[in-house]
Amino acid sequence: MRVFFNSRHDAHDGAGEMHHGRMVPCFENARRIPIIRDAVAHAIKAQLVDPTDHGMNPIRAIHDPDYIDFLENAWDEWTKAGKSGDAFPYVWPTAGFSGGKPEHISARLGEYAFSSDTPITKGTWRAAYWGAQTVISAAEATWGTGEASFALTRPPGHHAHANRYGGYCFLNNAAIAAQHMIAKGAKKVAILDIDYHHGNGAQDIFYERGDVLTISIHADPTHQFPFFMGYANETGRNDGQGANLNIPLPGGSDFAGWGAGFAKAMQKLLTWQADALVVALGVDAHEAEPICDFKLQTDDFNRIGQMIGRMGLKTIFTMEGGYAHDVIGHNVAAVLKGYLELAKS
Ligand code: OKP
Ligand code: ZN
Repeated sequence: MRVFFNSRHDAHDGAGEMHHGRMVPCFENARRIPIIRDAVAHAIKAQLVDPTDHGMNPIRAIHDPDYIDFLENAWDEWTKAGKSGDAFPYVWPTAGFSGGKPEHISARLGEYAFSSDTPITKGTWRAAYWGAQTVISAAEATWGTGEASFALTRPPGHHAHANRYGGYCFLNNAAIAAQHMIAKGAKKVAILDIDYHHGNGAQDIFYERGDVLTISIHADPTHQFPFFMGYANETGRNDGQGANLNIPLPGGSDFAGWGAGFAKAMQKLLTWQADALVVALGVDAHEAEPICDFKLQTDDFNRIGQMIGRMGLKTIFTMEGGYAHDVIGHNVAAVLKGYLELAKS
């Protein structure tokens, strides 16, 4: 397995986020990455590879031009407006407002953010851009050779829409990887999101397309972020009808419930016959995770990796959530090790 590593990840360095009415240090922080890198290096034979710069086109294939322009310039606009802390929105054009075309950076942040938990910092664009290059490089390698890849990067991507950021995500790395393989000749690609939170970004981006199957196993949005998406009755539209599968699970789920959901996901995947698979690999379903309430164990992550491996698809893993520093390394390594145990048999 090749591990593509975003060494610029730490350019995105939010100081804090609002949590239970107080500012706390960001859960999604730069310390996560070396922990995961070291655990993976210890568990599997893998070479660390620097991403190649494939430029803006693969990013533009997923994200809107005005949104990209906003992300590239938000920090400059923020500091020009005389602000020095991390950039956050505080007002949104919600239903009932007429709109207008406000130019102030605070309005622009609200226009493009769907949640208030995601700071923009000086190097956010740099980190996200190289994160996209990391997963594009992984897609290129796996599509070309068949060998699996892991894109080790942050910030994560699975909550980002074509023109919206939030849930700690800016560019949808899994979607960019899927689209890049289609550009290279894949006819059908599947995205399997095993992060604890719903993969609303890929769902929205591919909702009307029949060539990308999106599946997400996640905490029931009636009680969990992103709340306004991720329900079982969201199944796709037009050409995409039947190509989105949401598997919401009740809070407190352990591997008995989670595994049953995963079995449904695998059944769909196997009948759908994808040319390649992108796994949005969040490990925040583990019992020790701070902002989540599932009860998976490290051994369960090993089983998940094995089940993915047994499907025998060209596979890219891209890093999403996982915030408990004591266990994230072990849990990511368990998935990748499990995958390698059964990928060839
Ligand atoms: C990102 B990923 C409140 C927390 C709000 C929502 C969760 C974002 C999860 N302080 N953040 O899917 O792991
Ligand atoms: Zn998550």
